[in-house]
Amino acid sequence: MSVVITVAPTGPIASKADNPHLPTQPVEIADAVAEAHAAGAAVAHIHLRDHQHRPTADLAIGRRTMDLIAERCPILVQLSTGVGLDVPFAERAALIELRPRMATLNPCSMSFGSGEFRNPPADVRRLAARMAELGVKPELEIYDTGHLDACLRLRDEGLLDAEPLQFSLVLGVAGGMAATPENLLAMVRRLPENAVWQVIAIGRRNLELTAIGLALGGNARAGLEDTLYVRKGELSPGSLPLVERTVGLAGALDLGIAGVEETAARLGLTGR
Ligand code: KMH
Ligand code: ZN
Repeated sequence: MSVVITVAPTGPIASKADNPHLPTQPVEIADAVAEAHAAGAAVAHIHLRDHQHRPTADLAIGRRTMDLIAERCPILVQLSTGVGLDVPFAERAALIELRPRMATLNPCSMSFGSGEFRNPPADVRRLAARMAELGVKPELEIYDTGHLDACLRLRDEGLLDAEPLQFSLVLGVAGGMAATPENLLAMVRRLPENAVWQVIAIGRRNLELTAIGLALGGNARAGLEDTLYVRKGELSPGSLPLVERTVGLAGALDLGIAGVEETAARLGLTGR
């Protein structure tokens, strides 16, 4: 069995003040992705930042970032439609017009740290339908038990034309489920058969929950979006050490690392 590793070099919240190694500009992001790919990542989960380092859904920045990544390596790009908490949903949704291989689909609104992550049901349904039209595979982000039911309703309505379903179980966001092994296990047991899934473990329990996810047969995500630290009190000098650590965990569990072509086949991505 082999494991798909996704690199998430930059998220919607942290800044260079939190970790000076956080990439924010297209070239920085593309360089971080390329070194993660060389270390074993087959998928890149991408948030964009503007020149002031703020989360943005600017299409030109998105196109440039995707082009720079493609120049460097054949990694599969998964654009975040979560973007950032203050970016309007319509702008976030427009990013899929850039036709990345995959994009995130966040099924429900929720509190998110001290902010609010707005994913109104009608907008989510429209975004899911447009993704199906464009052949952009959704990565379904589940932050709580009801989010899984919301995704299964979308599937039952025919809005997720994307077998196998691809889930991320997100643990550790304040406002979503806590990062505990019990919560992870409960969610894994409820996933539909044949689902492809990974753990996204935010914050302090990143390493532990990522390891449990791998041991349970899931894929893994690594990078500064999920934790800024390699260990307590020690900032990670980029996403590479976190990707390498995840590759090491997989190796210790006697799991291979899936390359780009194998990952595309397992996710049922259409040829481009
Ligand atoms: N940082 C993630 C937990 C997305 O990319 O679509 C939330 C997020 C959503 O960034
Ligand atoms: Zn994200």
